[in-house]
Amino acid sequence: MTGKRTFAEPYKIKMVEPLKITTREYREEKIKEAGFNTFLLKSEDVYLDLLTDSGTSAMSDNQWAGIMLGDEAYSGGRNFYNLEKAIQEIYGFKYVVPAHQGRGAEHILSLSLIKEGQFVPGNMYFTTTKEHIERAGGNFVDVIIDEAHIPEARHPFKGNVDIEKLQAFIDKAGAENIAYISYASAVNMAGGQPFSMENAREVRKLTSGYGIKIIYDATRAVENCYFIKKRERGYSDKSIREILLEMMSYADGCTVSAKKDCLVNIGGFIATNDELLYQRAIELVVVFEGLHTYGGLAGRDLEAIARGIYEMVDDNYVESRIRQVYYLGERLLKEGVPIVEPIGGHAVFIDALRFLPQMPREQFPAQSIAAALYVDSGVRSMERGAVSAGRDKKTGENIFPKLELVRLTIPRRVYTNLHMDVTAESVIELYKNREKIKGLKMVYEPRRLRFFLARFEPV
Ligand code: PLI
Repeated sequence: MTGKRTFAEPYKIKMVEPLKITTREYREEKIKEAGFNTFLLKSEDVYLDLLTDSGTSAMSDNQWAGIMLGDEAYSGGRNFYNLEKAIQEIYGFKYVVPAHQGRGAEHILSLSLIKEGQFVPGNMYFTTTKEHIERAGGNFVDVIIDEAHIPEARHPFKGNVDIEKLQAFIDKAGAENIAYISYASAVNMAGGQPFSMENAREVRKLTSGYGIKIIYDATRAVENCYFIKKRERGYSDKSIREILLEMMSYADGCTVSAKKDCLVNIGGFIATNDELLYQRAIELVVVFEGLHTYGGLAGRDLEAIARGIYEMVDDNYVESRIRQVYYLGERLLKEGVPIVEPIGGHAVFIDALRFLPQMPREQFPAQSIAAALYVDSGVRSMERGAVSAGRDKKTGENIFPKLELVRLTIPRRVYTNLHMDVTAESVIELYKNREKIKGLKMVYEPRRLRFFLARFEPV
């Protein structure tokens, strides 16, 4: 992956934010106070914050300059039109509905397209996406290829939809009972794994025959495009910008959490060429988010997204972004730490089931590693396993997904490779002393999206 010559960031640092360095005793106290849930730590007690790449990007001087040009009119502010133009040019969709963040867009989209009892097949669930599908009366059905559920399977496009599974499901359920296909780029829960352009074309071909819509979760589409450029024949000479436009041409619309690819701290949107979907969405956005020209955001936020959209398709930026993720992942692989392979676009995912094979699933191995990592070095990671998966709606039992992962998520343009070294050394140290990691039991469990607020104690 990495070439012989060093590829450095195509930007330099203009402003810094100090980080607090703490002692092990201090962190032991803090993780206890946080109920052994890294979501509940105060960020001031975190040294390197790899909880998420969502809303944690460093904005450019150009974006900050745009912040000063916010038009805070209630209706028809100029920044909305700048955002609309950026999305039309870069994503290729005509209609734009802003929302306060990705889940706001998912809420509006789900209510716009799903009828009670309908199905939404997709390439692996995402927490908020599935929640909004179910709240709107729909049922999510996983049609991702089997390799996506196997951490060590080195398929180049583990985010692909399994065309046979999708066909079989359409045959079984009937096309009229399918609301749309939810097709995610750089599939988060699978480890940031891309789909191929070939797969996108096949899904389009299959669904067109039935008149079934395809809605991308294009939250990390740019990172998906990078892997297409590197791994798929015919794309190595194309720019990320060109690849993104082609990718979007196979969908009827998308939802985006702008907090990832778009290099901003808040925001989201629906974009589509479907006039009816647009009409429904703007009727709902005014109920739940705000007027259709601001969608719950300040004008300045819309401007930052518009400018971030042009920056996110800079080939050199994307190259350095993903190389940093690989830098961390390859260091861990070299020391034998089990991680999801291939390494994904936004994060390195530790495979907790191979890291702690002796620990029962009921003791939440990924949650336990995340807590131990924080205590070791002040690095904050996130559980993506049974705690995130929640309970089965019918039986009430814990769902134990095949993937029990700890995500080391790399914010965009924020940390240096020395920070990656600190992280790698801590993970390697933990792995060497893994028998010392204690399991956890859940002592408080919220009814929905429990991973955000659940509390634990060591068993
Ligand atoms: O956090 P939001 O509401 O802006 O976006 C929700 C959301 C939708 N789709 C995908 C693929 C996501 O990854 C996503 C949010 N992800 C978070 C917060 C993360 O830490 O991965």
